[in-house]
Amino acid sequence: GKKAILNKVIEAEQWEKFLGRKYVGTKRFGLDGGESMIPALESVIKYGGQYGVREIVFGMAHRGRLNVLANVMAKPLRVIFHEFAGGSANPDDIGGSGDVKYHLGTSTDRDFDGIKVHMSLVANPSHLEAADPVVLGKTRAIQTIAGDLKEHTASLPVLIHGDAAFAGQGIVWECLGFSGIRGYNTGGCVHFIINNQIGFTTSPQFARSSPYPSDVAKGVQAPIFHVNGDDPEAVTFATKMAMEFRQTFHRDIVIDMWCYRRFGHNEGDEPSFTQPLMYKAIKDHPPVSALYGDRLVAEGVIDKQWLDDNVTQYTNLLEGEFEAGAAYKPNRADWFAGRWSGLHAPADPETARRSVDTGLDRKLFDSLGRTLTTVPDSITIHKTLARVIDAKREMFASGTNFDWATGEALAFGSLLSEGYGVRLSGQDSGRGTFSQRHAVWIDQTDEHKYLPLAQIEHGRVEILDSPLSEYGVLGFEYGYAIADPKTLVLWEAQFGDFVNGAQIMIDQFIA
Ligand SMILES: Cc1ncc(C[n+]2csc(CCOP(=O)(O)OP(=O)(O)O)c2C)c(N)n1
Repeated sequence: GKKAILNKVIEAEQWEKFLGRKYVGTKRFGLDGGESMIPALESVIKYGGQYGVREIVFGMAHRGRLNVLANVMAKPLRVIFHEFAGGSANPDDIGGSGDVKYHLGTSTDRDFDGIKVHMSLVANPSHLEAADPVVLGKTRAIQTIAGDLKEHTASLPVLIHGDAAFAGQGIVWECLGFSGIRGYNTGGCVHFIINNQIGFTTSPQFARSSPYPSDVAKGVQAPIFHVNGDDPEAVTFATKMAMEFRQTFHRDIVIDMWCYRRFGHNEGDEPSFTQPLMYKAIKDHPPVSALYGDRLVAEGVIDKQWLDDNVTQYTNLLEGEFEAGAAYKPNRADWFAGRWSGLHAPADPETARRSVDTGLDRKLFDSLGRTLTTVPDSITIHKTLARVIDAKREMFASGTNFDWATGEALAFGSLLSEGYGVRLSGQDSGRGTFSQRHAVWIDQTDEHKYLPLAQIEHGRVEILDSPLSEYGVLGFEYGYAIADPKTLVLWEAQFGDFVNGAQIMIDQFIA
């Protein structure tokens, strides 16, 4: 209810204040001015849980990230404080990137009204919006493993954006474009824009050609709610509706929360160099907790004492956790649980993976040969393809003159027969840019598709013609791969150096 909403606003606000007091001069990219996002995300989990969501994959940038980790993801506060003081979240044997604290990921479980929701926040580089396709690919993998590809009910991607980044970064459109595509859709992503009406020092009229940062989402007919960040009840109502929409229609939805950024881009940055009038107005503007607190006092829901008590209670909790953070020692993390079980860090990374015998036994070789060269009666193939298949049959009969594509199909087929998945995604990958692959056969009378590799038992295969994107698709496949260690996930650039369109993914996530 209203009290719970106000309480979350208080937590969001006091969290930033506490960090400001304890770590003077340290960058935290505070949520100050956009605190209503915290009760709103809380309602995504709560209502999501009620409508069947059991897992949420979050992606977000710097702004408010520590606040989300603390007050939404329930990352233990002492761990955040420990990291703030320069400590690592992981035990020494795991290592890690030593990345800045407002880029770190985490995962936790939260309970709402007896419903458990697992949540993870993917790590992100500085590159704004680069984590978006990673979140979507990861979610898609979770849905595939769970067999939840029809309704996509149980797992949900949530992306939190800045207004300048959402309007400016092309990857946002690449990701919206996935929303209705076979092989890539995730049953609807909830997009939350912290529209603080500024990007670093640049005002919206210099940063976009439309009044709303969210207009790009019109391209996929996503509903867009513009909502006042000073009214946390309205923002929470918008997220509740968003969850109803998503769980009913399985498509993307956008919440554009209009708010402000109380301080500079980071807390050491002076905003009045560039927006003196705006920052004069912000200085005189009461915080969300005061506006909403006064409203609830006037409505008779709480009294002034309730407000003060809740502030004190949360601040005491922070003090206790701050103390505990100093002595915090990370436990040995179990990185190989769930689908990773049975896998382990290589004992001898240099040599153990070299010179492994990858050959097939004769029986499997013959059986894969039959599968790859048998044209069922149910399909009428192109006559040139028939000649290609005849040539393949000859390769299997003679054991010679194998071409690249047949060798590739054998590799995929043998993995599938061992129960592993294979997912190949790229532009025109089904036929192959050079008509070399023919992994997907098209019926010449009704265009239905036939995948010889899909006839192999035990493993799941997907050979997908991707959207005409490099950055987004590689990010998606990377995200898929991090959630599914038992599928060979491949992305194929079409030709020449088109791969360099995906360079950010390679530099920031893969290399
Ligand atoms: C791809 C990329 N380009 C530039 C930057 C540098 N940069 C960091 S934050 C920022 C402004 C972001 O504005 P907005 O998206 O509105 O988020 P806010 O900080 O206002 O919450 C810029 C330009 C970056 N981090 N990533």
